[in-house]
Amino acid sequence: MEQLHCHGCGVLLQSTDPESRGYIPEMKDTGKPLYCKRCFSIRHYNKLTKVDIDDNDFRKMLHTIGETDNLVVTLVDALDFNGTWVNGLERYVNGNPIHVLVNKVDLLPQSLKPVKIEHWIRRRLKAIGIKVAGVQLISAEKKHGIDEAVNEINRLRKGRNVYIVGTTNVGKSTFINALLQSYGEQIADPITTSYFPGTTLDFIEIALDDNTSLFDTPGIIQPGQLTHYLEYTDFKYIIPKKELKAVGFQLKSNQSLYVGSCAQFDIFTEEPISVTTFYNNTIKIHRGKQEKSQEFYEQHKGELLQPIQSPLPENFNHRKRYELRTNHDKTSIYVSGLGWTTIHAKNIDVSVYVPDGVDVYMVEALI
Ligand SMILES: Nc1nc2c(ncn2[C@@H]2O[C@H](COP(=O)(O)OP(=O)(O)OP(=O)(O)O)[C@@H](O)[C@H]2O)c(=O)[nH]1
Ligand SMILES: [Mg+2]
Repeated sequence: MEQLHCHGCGVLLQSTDPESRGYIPEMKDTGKPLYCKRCFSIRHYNKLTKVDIDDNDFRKMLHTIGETDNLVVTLVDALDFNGTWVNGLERYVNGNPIHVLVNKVDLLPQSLKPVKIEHWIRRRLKAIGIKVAGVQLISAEKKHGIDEAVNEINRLRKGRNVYIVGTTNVGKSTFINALLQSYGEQIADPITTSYFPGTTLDFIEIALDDNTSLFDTPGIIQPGQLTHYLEYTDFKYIIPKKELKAVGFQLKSNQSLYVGSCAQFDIFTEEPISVTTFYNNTIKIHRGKQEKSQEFYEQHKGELLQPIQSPLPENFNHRKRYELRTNHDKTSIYVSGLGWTTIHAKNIDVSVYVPDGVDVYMVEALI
Protein backbone atom coordinates (compact mmCIF):
# COMPACT_ATOMS: atom_id res chain seq x y z
CA MET A 1 0.00 0.00 0.00
CA GLU A 2 1.16 3.54 -0.72
CA GLN A 3 2.54 5.32 2.31
CA LEU A 4 0.61 8.45 3.17
CA HIS A 5 2.04 11.40 5.04
CA CYS A 6 0.32 14.03 7.15
CA HIS A 7 -0.19 17.26 5.21
CA GLY A 8 0.31 19.31 8.38
CA CYS A 9 3.56 17.97 9.84
CA GLY A 10 4.91 15.49 7.30
CA VAL A 11 4.74 12.45 9.62
CA LEU A 12 4.03 8.99 8.15
CA LEU A 13 0.36 8.23 8.84
CA GLN A 14 -0.82 5.08 10.60
CA SER A 15 -4.18 3.94 11.93
CA THR A 16 -3.13 1.15 14.28
CA ASP A 17 -1.83 2.90 17.42
CA PRO A 18 -3.73 5.99 18.70
CA GLU A 19 -0.92 6.74 21.17
CA SER A 20 1.84 6.89 18.56
CA ARG A 21 2.75 9.65 16.19
CA GLY A 22 0.98 9.92 12.85
CA TYR A 23 -2.29 8.40 14.06
CA ILE A 24 -5.38 8.91 11.94
CA PRO A 25 -8.58 7.00 12.73
CA GLU A 26 -9.25 6.14 9.11
CA MET A 27 -6.76 6.08 6.28
CA LYS A 28 -8.83 6.90 3.24
CA ASP A 29 -7.28 8.48 0.18
CA THR A 30 -10.06 10.91 -0.73
CA GLY A 31 -7.78 13.13 -2.77
CA LYS A 32 -7.97 15.70 0.03
CA PRO A 33 -5.03 16.41 2.32
CA LEU A 34 -4.97 14.18 5.40
CA TYR A 35 -4.00 15.43 8.85
CA CYS A 36 -2.84 13.30 11.78
CA LYS A 37 -4.65 13.43 15.14
CA ARG A 38 -1.99 15.71 16.62
CA CYS A 39 -2.21 18.26 13.80
CA PHE A 40 -5.99 18.11 14.02
CA SER A 41 -5.97 19.07 17.68
CA ILE A 42 -3.36 21.80 17.23
CA ARG A 43 -5.28 23.32 14.33
CA HIS A 44 -8.76 23.10 15.76
CA TYR A 45 -8.24 23.26 19.52
CA ASN A 46 -4.71 24.74 19.81
CA LYS A 47 -3.98 21.73 21.94
CA LEU A 48 -0.83 19.68 21.73
CA THR A 49 -0.46 15.98 22.21
CA LYS A 50 3.18 15.50 23.03
CA VAL A 51 5.21 13.22 20.82
CA ASP A 52 8.74 12.11 21.45
CA ILE A 53 10.93 14.07 19.16
CA ASP A 54 14.41 12.87 18.55
CA ASP A 55 16.70 15.69 17.60
CA ASN A 56 19.22 13.17 16.23
CA ASP A 57 16.65 12.06 13.64
CA PHE A 58 16.17 15.68 12.61
CA ARG A 59 19.90 16.24 12.36
CA LYS A 60 20.26 13.12 10.20
CA MET A 61 17.55 14.48 7.93
CA LEU A 62 19.47 17.75 7.63
CA HIS A 63 22.55 15.84 6.50
CA THR A 64 20.66 14.51 3.48
CA ILE A 65 20.32 18.11 2.25
CA GLY A 66 24.07 18.23 1.63
CA GLU A 67 23.88 15.21 -0.66
CA THR A 68 22.27 17.10 -3.55
CA ASP A 69 22.70 20.44 -5.28
CA ASN A 70 20.08 22.87 -3.95
CA LEU A 71 19.42 26.20 -2.25
CA VAL A 72 19.18 26.27 1.54
CA VAL A 73 17.04 28.98 3.10
CA THR A 74 17.54 29.33 6.82
CA LEU A 75 15.22 31.28 9.10
CA VAL A 76 16.38 32.94 12.30
CA ASP A 77 14.42 34.76 14.98
CA ALA A 78 15.15 38.51 14.94
CA LEU A 79 14.82 38.52 18.76
CA ASP A 80 17.34 35.72 19.34
CA PHE A 81 19.85 35.56 16.48
CA ASN A 82 22.62 33.52 18.13
CA GLY A 83 20.10 31.36 19.97
CA THR A 84 18.33 30.34 16.76
CA TRP A 85 21.30 29.99 14.41
CA VAL A 86 21.80 26.27 13.62
CA ASN A 87 25.34 25.56 14.77
CA GLY A 88 27.33 23.75 12.13
CA LEU A 89 24.83 24.60 9.39
CA GLU A 90 27.62 24.93 6.83
CA ARG A 91 28.60 21.30 7.48
CA TYR A 92 25.04 20.08 6.90
CA VAL A 93 24.60 22.00 3.67
CA ASN A 94 27.96 20.91 2.31
CA GLY A 95 28.73 23.82 -0.01
CA ASN A 96 25.16 24.62 -1.08
CA PRO A 97 24.37 28.37 -0.95
CA ILE A 98 22.66 29.61 2.23
CA HIS A 99 20.09 32.41 2.12
CA VAL A 100 19.15 33.94 5.48
CA LEU A 101 15.63 35.13 6.30
CA VAL A 102 15.43 37.09 9.54
CA ASN A 103 11.88 36.44 10.71
CA LYS A 104 9.57 38.05 13.30
CA VAL A 105 10.84 41.58 12.58
CA ASP A 106 7.33 42.75 13.50
CA LEU A 107 8.39 42.20 17.13
CA LEU A 108 11.37 44.58 16.96
CA PRO A 109 10.71 48.24 17.79
CA GLN A 110 9.27 49.71 14.60
CA SER A 111 11.44 52.82 14.87
CA LEU A 112 14.45 50.68 13.90
CA LYS A 113 15.57 51.12 10.32
CA PRO A 114 15.59 47.82 8.35
CA VAL A 115 19.01 48.61 6.88
CA LYS A 116 20.41 48.91 10.41
CA ILE A 117 18.99 45.50 11.33
CA GLU A 118 20.40 43.96 8.16
CA HIS A 119 23.89 45.34 8.78
CA TRP A 120 23.80 44.13 12.37
CA ILE A 121 22.78 40.63 11.19
CA ARG A 122 25.59 40.64 8.63
CA ARG A 123 28.07 41.48 11.39
CA ARG A 124 26.68 38.60 13.50
CA LEU A 125 27.16 36.24 10.52
CA LYS A 126 30.69 37.51 10.01
CA ALA A 127 31.43 36.96 13.68
CA ILE A 128 30.49 33.28 13.36
CA GLY A 129 32.43 33.05 10.10
CA ILE A 130 29.58 32.27 7.71
CA LYS A 131 29.36 33.37 4.09
CA VAL A 132 25.78 33.64 2.88
CA ALA A 133 24.06 34.25 -0.43
CA GLY A 134 21.87 36.98 1.02
CA VAL A 135 20.00 38.38 4.02
CA GLN A 136 16.38 39.54 4.01
CA LEU A 137 14.05 40.69 6.77
CA ILE A 138 10.55 39.26 6.90
CA SER A 139 7.54 38.80 9.08
CA ALA A 140 5.96 35.52 8.06
CA GLU A 141 3.02 36.14 10.37
CA LYS A 142 2.29 39.70 9.23
CA LYS A 143 3.25 38.79 5.65
CA HIS A 144 5.86 41.50 5.34
CA GLY A 145 8.65 41.03 2.83
CA ILE A 146 7.23 37.76 1.48
CA ASP A 147 7.09 38.72 -2.22
CA GLU A 148 10.64 40.06 -2.06
CA ALA A 149 11.81 36.84 -0.38
CA VAL A 150 10.03 34.68 -2.96
CA ASN A 151 11.64 36.61 -5.83
CA GLU A 152 15.07 36.35 -4.28
CA ILE A 153 14.67 32.62 -3.59
CA ASN A 154 13.63 32.08 -7.22
CA ARG A 155 16.66 34.02 -8.43
CA LEU A 156 19.09 32.19 -6.16
CA ARG A 157 17.76 28.69 -6.64
CA LYS A 158 18.64 28.64 -10.37
CA GLY A 159 16.12 25.90 -11.05
CA ARG A 160 17.15 23.81 -8.04
CA ASN A 161 15.17 22.45 -5.08
CA VAL A 162 14.83 24.64 -2.00
CA TYR A 163 15.10 23.49 1.64
CA ILE A 164 13.73 25.69 4.42
CA VAL A 165 15.72 24.96 7.57
CA GLY A 166 16.23 26.39 11.05
CA THR A 167 15.69 25.77 14.73
CA THR A 168 12.23 25.00 16.10
CA ASN A 169 9.70 27.79 16.24
CA VAL A 170 11.52 30.29 14.05
CA GLY A 171 8.51 30.32 11.72
CA LYS A 172 9.53 28.04 8.84
CA SER A 173 6.07 26.58 8.29
CA THR A 174 4.37 29.96 8.74
CA PHE A 175 6.70 31.34 6.07
CA ILE A 176 5.86 28.50 3.66
CA ASN A 177 2.13 29.07 4.13
CA ALA A 178 2.69 32.77 3.39
CA LEU A 179 4.81 31.88 0.36
CA LEU A 180 2.07 29.61 -1.02
CA GLN A 181 -0.42 32.39 -0.55
CA SER A 182 1.81 34.81 -2.42
CA TYR A 183 1.87 32.31 -5.32
CA GLY A 184 -1.90 32.70 -5.34
CA GLU A 185 -2.47 29.25 -3.86
CA GLN A 186 -5.61 28.63 -1.89
CA ILE A 187 -4.44 27.69 1.56
CA ALA A 188 -7.54 26.07 2.90
CA ASP A 189 -5.19 23.26 3.93
CA PRO A 190 -2.15 24.90 5.44
CA ILE A 191 0.90 23.29 6.98
CA THR A 192 0.48 23.10 10.75
CA THR A 193 2.14 25.91 12.71
CA SER A 194 2.16 26.47 16.47
CA TYR A 195 4.17 27.94 19.27
CA PHE A 196 4.92 24.43 20.54
CA PRO A 197 8.49 23.56 19.57
CA GLY A 198 8.74 20.56 17.26
CA THR A 199 5.55 21.04 15.23
CA THR A 200 6.89 19.81 11.88
CA LEU A 201 8.03 16.17 12.16
CA ASP A 202 9.31 15.26 8.69
CA PHE A 203 10.13 16.82 5.33
CA ILE A 204 7.05 18.27 3.62
CA GLU A 205 7.41 18.53 -0.13
CA ILE A 206 5.73 21.32 -2.08
CA ALA A 207 6.07 21.21 -5.85
CA LEU A 208 7.34 24.48 -7.33
CA ASP A 209 7.09 23.27 -10.93
CA ASP A 210 7.21 19.97 -12.83
CA ASN A 211 10.79 19.22 -11.78
CA THR A 212 11.57 20.98 -8.54
CA SER A 213 10.18 21.31 -5.04
CA LEU A 214 10.48 23.29 -1.87
CA PHE A 215 10.77 21.36 1.40
CA ASP A 216 9.67 22.30 4.89
CA THR A 217 11.87 20.55 7.46
CA PRO A 218 11.61 19.75 11.19
CA GLY A 219 13.24 22.38 13.38
CA ILE A 220 16.51 21.64 15.14
CA ILE A 221 16.13 21.78 18.91
CA GLN A 222 18.25 24.40 20.63
CA PRO A 223 18.25 23.29 24.27
CA GLY A 224 19.67 26.68 25.31
CA GLN A 225 16.31 28.36 24.72
CA LEU A 226 14.37 29.06 27.89
CA THR A 227 11.08 27.92 26.33
CA HIS A 228 12.29 24.30 26.32
CA TYR A 229 12.09 24.28 30.12
CA LEU A 230 8.69 25.91 30.55
CA GLU A 231 5.20 24.50 30.56
CA TYR A 232 3.29 25.39 27.42
CA THR A 233 0.86 27.34 29.59
CA ASP A 234 3.70 29.72 30.52
CA PHE A 235 4.68 30.48 26.92
CA LYS A 236 2.17 33.30 26.70
CA TYR A 237 4.08 35.22 29.36
CA ILE A 238 7.41 34.90 27.64
CA ILE A 239 6.71 35.03 23.89
CA PRO A 240 5.82 38.55 22.74
CA LYS A 241 2.84 39.02 20.49
CA LYS A 242 3.41 42.70 19.82
CA GLU A 243 6.36 44.95 19.13
CA LEU A 244 8.80 44.97 22.07
CA LYS A 245 8.97 48.21 24.00
CA ALA A 246 12.29 49.31 25.42
CA VAL A 247 12.15 49.93 29.17
CA GLY A 248 14.93 52.09 30.57
CA PHE A 249 16.45 52.11 34.07
CA GLN A 250 19.00 54.32 35.77
CA LEU A 251 20.93 52.05 38.10
CA LYS A 252 22.77 53.40 41.09
CA SER A 253 26.03 51.73 41.97
CA ASN A 254 25.91 47.93 42.30
CA GLN A 255 22.28 46.99 41.78
CA SER A 256 20.49 43.89 40.53
CA LEU A 257 17.77 43.53 37.92
CA TYR A 258 15.43 40.55 38.01
CA VAL A 259 13.59 39.58 34.84
CA GLY A 260 10.69 37.87 36.59
CA SER A 261 12.04 34.62 37.97
CA CYS A 262 13.77 33.85 34.68
CA ALA A 263 17.00 35.84 34.90
CA GLN A 264 18.96 37.99 37.31
CA PHE A 265 21.59 40.57 36.33
CA ASP A 266 24.02 41.71 39.04
CA ILE A 267 25.65 44.82 37.60
CA PHE A 268 28.91 45.94 39.19
CA THR A 269 29.50 49.65 38.87
CA GLU A 270 30.63 52.51 41.07
CA GLU A 271 28.94 55.12 38.90
CA PRO A 272 25.24 55.33 37.99
CA ILE A 273 24.56 53.58 34.70
CA SER A 274 21.77 53.36 32.05
CA VAL A 275 20.29 50.01 31.24
CA THR A 276 17.53 49.18 28.73
CA THR A 277 15.50 45.98 28.84
CA PHE A 278 13.65 44.27 25.96
CA TYR A 279 11.25 41.63 27.25
CA ASN A 280 7.61 40.74 26.80
CA ASN A 281 5.54 43.33 28.63
CA THR A 282 3.94 40.76 30.94
CA ILE A 283 7.32 40.13 32.59
CA LYS A 284 7.94 42.21 35.68
CA ILE A 285 11.40 43.75 35.81
CA HIS A 286 12.35 44.25 39.43
CA ARG A 287 15.27 46.43 40.49
CA GLY A 288 16.90 45.83 43.83
CA LYS A 289 19.96 45.97 46.03
CA GLN A 290 22.78 43.70 45.05
CA GLU A 291 23.55 42.81 48.61
CA LYS A 292 21.95 39.42 49.33
CA SER A 293 20.55 39.28 45.78
CA GLN A 294 20.70 35.46 45.84
CA GLU A 295 18.65 35.28 49.02
CA PHE A 296 16.21 37.78 47.56
CA TYR A 297 15.75 35.58 44.51
CA GLU A 298 15.27 32.42 46.55
CA GLN A 299 12.71 34.14 48.72
CA HIS A 300 10.67 35.77 45.97
CA LYS A 301 10.97 33.54 42.88
CA GLY A 302 7.60 32.53 41.52
CA GLU A 303 5.93 35.01 43.89
CA LEU A 304 6.99 38.67 43.72
CA LEU A 305 9.19 37.80 40.73
CA GLN A 306 6.47 37.11 38.17
CA PRO A 307 5.04 35.94 35.80
CA ILE A 308 6.05 32.28 36.06
CA GLN A 309 4.16 30.95 39.07
CA SER A 310 5.44 28.56 41.68
CA PRO A 311 6.04 25.65 41.41
CA LEU A 312 8.81 26.58 39.07
CA PRO A 313 10.52 24.18 36.67
CA GLU A 314 13.27 22.20 38.38
CA ASN A 315 16.20 24.07 36.80
CA PHE A 316 14.99 27.35 38.34
CA ASN A 317 16.35 25.87 41.57
CA HIS A 318 19.74 25.19 39.97
CA ARG A 319 20.80 28.37 38.33
CA LYS A 320 23.95 28.85 36.35
CA ARG A 321 26.07 31.99 36.66
CA TYR A 322 27.65 33.65 33.63
CA GLU A 323 30.42 36.19 34.30
CA LEU A 324 30.59 38.80 31.57
CA ARG A 325 32.29 42.13 30.92
CA THR A 326 30.65 44.54 28.47
CA ASN A 327 32.82 45.23 25.43
CA HIS A 328 30.94 47.94 23.51
CA ASP A 329 29.57 51.38 24.40
CA LYS A 330 26.22 49.61 24.25
CA THR A 331 26.36 45.87 24.87
CA SER A 332 23.33 43.57 24.82
CA ILE A 333 23.21 40.49 27.01
CA TYR A 334 20.72 37.99 25.59
CA VAL A 335 18.99 35.25 27.51
CA SER A 336 18.06 32.83 24.75
CA GLY A 337 14.32 32.59 24.22
CA LEU A 338 13.56 35.35 26.74
CA GLY A 339 14.91 38.74 25.55
CA TRP A 340 17.85 40.99 26.30
CA THR A 341 19.29 43.71 28.53
CA THR A 342 21.46 46.46 27.08
CA ILE A 343 24.13 48.08 29.23
CA HIS A 344 25.17 51.56 28.15
CA ALA A 345 28.84 51.48 29.15
CA LYS A 346 32.00 49.58 28.32
CA ASN A 347 34.02 47.36 30.68
CA ILE A 348 31.22 46.76 33.17
CA ASP A 349 31.23 43.44 35.00
CA VAL A 350 27.91 41.65 35.03
CA SER A 351 26.90 38.34 36.61
CA VAL A 352 23.88 36.76 34.96
CA TYR A 353 21.96 33.96 36.67
CA VAL A 354 19.64 31.81 34.57
CA PRO A 355 18.03 28.37 34.99
CA ASP A 356 20.62 25.70 34.30
CA GLY A 357 20.79 24.80 30.59
CA VAL A 358 19.68 28.20 29.32
CA ASP A 359 22.15 30.05 27.07
CA VAL A 360 23.37 33.59 27.67
CA TYR A 361 25.33 35.50 25.05
CA MET A 362 26.67 39.01 24.64
CA VAL A 363 26.82 41.07 21.44
CA GLU A 364 27.07 44.72 20.38
CA ALA A 365 23.64 46.30 20.79
CA LEU A 366 21.28 46.53 17.83
CA ILE A 367 19.26 49.29 19.51
N1 LIG B 1 5.28 37.61 15.84
C1 LIG B 1 5.55 36.69 14.92
N2 LIG B 1 5.34 35.39 15.16
C2 LIG B 1 5.61 34.50 14.19
C3 LIG B 1 6.12 34.89 12.93
N3 LIG B 1 6.30 33.77 12.18
C4 LIG B 1 5.91 32.74 12.94
N4 LIG B 1 5.49 33.16 14.15
C5 LIG B 1 4.98 32.34 15.26
O1 LIG B 1 6.03 31.48 15.67
C6 LIG B 1 5.51 30.21 16.09
C7 LIG B 1 6.22 29.09 15.36
O2 LIG B 1 5.85 29.10 13.99
P1 LIG B 1 6.03 27.81 13.06
O3 LIG B 1 5.80 28.25 11.64
O4 LIG B 1 5.23 26.65 13.56
O5 LIG B 1 7.59 27.52 13.30
P2 LIG B 1 8.50 26.35 12.69
O6 LIG B 1 9.85 26.96 12.44
O7 LIG B 1 7.85 25.72 11.53
O8 LIG B 1 8.58 25.36 13.94
P3 LIG B 1 8.88 23.76 13.96
O9 LIG B 1 7.97 23.09 12.99
O10 LIG B 1 8.62 23.40 15.39
O11 LIG B 1 10.33 23.61 13.60
C8 LIG B 1 4.01 30.27 15.81
O12 LIG B 1 3.35 30.58 17.03
C9 LIG B 1 3.87 31.41 14.81
O13 LIG B 1 2.62 32.03 14.88
C10 LIG B 1 6.35 36.30 12.70
O14 LIG B 1 6.77 36.74 11.64
N5 LIG B 1 6.06 37.13 13.73
MG1 LIG C 1 7.25 23.80 11.22
